[in-house]
Amino acid sequence: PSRPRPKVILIIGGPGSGKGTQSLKIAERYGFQYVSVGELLRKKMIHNATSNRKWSLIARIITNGELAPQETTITEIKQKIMKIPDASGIVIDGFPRDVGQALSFEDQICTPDLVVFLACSNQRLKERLEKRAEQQGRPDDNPKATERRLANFKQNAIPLVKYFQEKGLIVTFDADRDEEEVFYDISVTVDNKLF
Ligand code: UP5
Ligand code: MG
Repeated sequence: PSRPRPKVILIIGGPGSGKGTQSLKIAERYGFQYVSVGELLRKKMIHNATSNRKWSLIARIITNGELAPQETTITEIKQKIMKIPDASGIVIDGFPRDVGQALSFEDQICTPDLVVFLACSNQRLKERLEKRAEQQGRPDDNPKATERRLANFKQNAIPLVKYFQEKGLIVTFDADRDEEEVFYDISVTVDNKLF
């Protein structure tokens, strides 16, 4: 018999809401594969920015805290997912960023099984990003890019969340709390909805 398609969980939330943190916990607990879309794009841009015009432009976009072009992003995700041999599940961190991307993902890849929304106050987002910026040097962890990332998130979040709500696919979590508390609630939801 043919194998069932992997379960797909999308993790969305503002910059610093804990998408990376919680995605890795889910991947570990359930033995799912982890795909960070931001990391995918950052790696590609670092490799190609000097030799390729398209990627040098994308590098500038990302470093300024704006969104990379939708088609490039979807293509990268598709290629990455195709390289994963036979996963029982895939956690996609930081995607989609807007309704257009959500539609395109469904059209070209699949309908997700669950969308996790990490709802976090602006104050907390800023605190966490500032703290992380001191520890590791991500190209977009500078004050100006952080403002753009927050602004883009604010602009797109409500329609995006509404879109998945209407499809009954999204669960919202209070992500202001400790990592472990947030993860406990997520794992209860994953247990109930996916197994
Ligand atoms: N931390 C986490 N959870 C905590 C908790 N509960 N309590 C206390 N501390 C907590 O967490 C951030 C920091 O907070 C960490 O130090 C962590 O220890 C702590 P993290 O898990 O890193 O949060 P995350 O939501 O992953 O924050 P990140 O900065 O990665 O979010 P962004 O959305 O900004 O980054 P992403 O990599 O997804 O995207 C970056 C850029 O890529 C975008 O701006 C865009 O330019 C581009 N992009 C696209 O163009 N298209 C896409 O589809 C995706 C990305
Ligand atoms: Mg992240």
